[in-house]
Amino acid sequence: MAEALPLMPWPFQVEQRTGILSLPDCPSFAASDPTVLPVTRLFAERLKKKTGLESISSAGEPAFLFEITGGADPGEEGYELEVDPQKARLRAAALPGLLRGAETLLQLISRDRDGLQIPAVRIQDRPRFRWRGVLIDPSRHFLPLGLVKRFVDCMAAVKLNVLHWHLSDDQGFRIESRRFPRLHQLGSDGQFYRQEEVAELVAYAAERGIRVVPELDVPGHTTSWLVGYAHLGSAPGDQHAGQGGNYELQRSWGPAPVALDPTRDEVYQFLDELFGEMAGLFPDPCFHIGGDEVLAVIWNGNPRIVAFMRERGMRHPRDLQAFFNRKLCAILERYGKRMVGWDEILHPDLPESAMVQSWRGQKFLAEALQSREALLSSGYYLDQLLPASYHYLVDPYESKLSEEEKGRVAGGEACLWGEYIGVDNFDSRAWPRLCAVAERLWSRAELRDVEGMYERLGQVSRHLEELGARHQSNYRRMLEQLAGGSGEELEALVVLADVVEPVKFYDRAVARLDSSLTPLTRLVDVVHPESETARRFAHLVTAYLENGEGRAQIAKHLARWREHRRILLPAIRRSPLLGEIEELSRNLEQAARAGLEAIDEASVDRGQRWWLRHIARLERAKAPRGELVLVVLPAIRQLIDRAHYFRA
Ligand code: TNX
Repeated sequence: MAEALPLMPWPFQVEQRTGILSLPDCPSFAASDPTVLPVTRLFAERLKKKTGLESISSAGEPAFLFEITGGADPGEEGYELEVDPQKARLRAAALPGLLRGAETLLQLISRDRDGLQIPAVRIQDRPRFRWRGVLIDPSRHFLPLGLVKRFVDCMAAVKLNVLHWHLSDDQGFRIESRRFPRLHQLGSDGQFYRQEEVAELVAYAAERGIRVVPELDVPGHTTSWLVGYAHLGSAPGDQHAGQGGNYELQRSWGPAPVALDPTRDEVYQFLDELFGEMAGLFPDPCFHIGGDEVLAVIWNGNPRIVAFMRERGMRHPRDLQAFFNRKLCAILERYGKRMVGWDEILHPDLPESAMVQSWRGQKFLAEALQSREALLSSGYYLDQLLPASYHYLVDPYESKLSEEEKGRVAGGEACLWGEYIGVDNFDSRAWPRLCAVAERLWSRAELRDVEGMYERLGQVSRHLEELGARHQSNYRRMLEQLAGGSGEELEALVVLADVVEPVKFYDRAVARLDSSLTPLTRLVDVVHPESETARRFAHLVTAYLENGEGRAQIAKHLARWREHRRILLPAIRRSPLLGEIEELSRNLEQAARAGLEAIDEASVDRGQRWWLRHIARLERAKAPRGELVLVVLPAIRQLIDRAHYFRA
């Protein structure tokens, strides 16, 4: 069955053949010509990382043959891969295709008792969309360069090709500006990327066929700019501000009521020089200018700006923002850049060349497509911590679109907004769910089988960890810190952590006032956004309800959940960070006890009072504790209902 191959994103065409290619201890590879060597070198490096195998370049009979056939658009990402018992042969018209194919080849390698092997297969592949991106947000919590490089490696593994680098926001300006050094000096708490680092990352990504699109968010979300350059602001008086003084870096979340002043020439002079400097650091043709969440009150609150609008017949701050965007678009064009912005920039006055990234809904994608190229991000917000299955089914063609409009869909982008994402949990917020978005944007639209997706997701998740992702290893390490060491308390904490999920959407922001200074070290920061244990348990219960099978496995889970509390309690009592989960732990224990009674055939009375007592408890246990929810409760509820309604 082709479905069993551990591939993600699933290729355009897969034909499984009989036989396998067994890899020798030191496999050799050959390249059709020297231009291919950077790809084979990268492949050898990744092969070593995944398997430990050293490979060599050789003229003899190679195990891997990489060929460029040429004659195509140099950005072409399609490829053809043929594996037979003698060798794996990868062909592509251009280098990006070869890079993508090499990743497929890596995913196919597995190990069994006899060593490393690749199944015989013929794959023809190409992407559905040309823009398959992901936004990372070092403005809210800084992400050091090493982490970003590691992330780029993993992006390549699932064929994502655009890194959207959100470099400035109210909470931080994260890139060195030599022209306006107070931006990074006063706007970053000392945490920013030096220009050499930017160059290093851009080159690193390019080697892997990944574009880097920078974002400097204007005119709103600019507190970090105003700390050093208050005279750019829109508040009455900012115009005459001296150096510094009026603004402090914002620590809380949510857009600050500040913006650059679009009515003054000196602001455009500043932007011209800054974007000129920045354009030189990023070879990509696109430059993202943000443009989101400019609060109307900011400009309406300054009589001089209101007068400016009135003189020009502008009725709404939106019109003023459009005026600003036209000027900015022209500035960028002079530096050879095409403007990209969030969907708030859509306006009849917006030049057609500007691309729009829709985040407030499919509706805005459809609207943008009437006049221009656009990208979908609404539905791909990984920071909302929704399950992979949800993101997987969101499609850029969901609205009714004409063929022409469809052609203007560049693709989509997952977002990892950084309010609750730091160095330690970055990987678990990205992986493995990001693979689901990567597949939606690469693979055929018809591919919508959620169960099949999850099966491959588990395999690719391990593959990513082998290539350097840390969503599994950091989870263990952070839990170890919470438990205060290894041993049985850690194992008990893992049992609990495995069956809880953080609250979804923006519920956490509603529940408590965190800031950029709040450490991300609570259990809610550590646990996976989606519990694999809970998903498997729900499947077990479904099967059990259908045919009575799997009772022993269910009992094993329940017993573990019942027991965890006895072991964990001393750690909970000791640790200030674990105190908030005491009730969660008790609720899990009680729910597990109820579940065990429910599946115990010899159990006592499971009549009305038994049922009511347990479901009342389960209902109470549903409420979040420490912004965490127990996600095995619905399945346990099913067991209790069945025990009651079908009791002897
Ligand atoms: C809205 S999405 C924002 C970001 C936040 C995000 C999550 C968008 C263009 N703007 O500034 O990080 O919500 O809170």
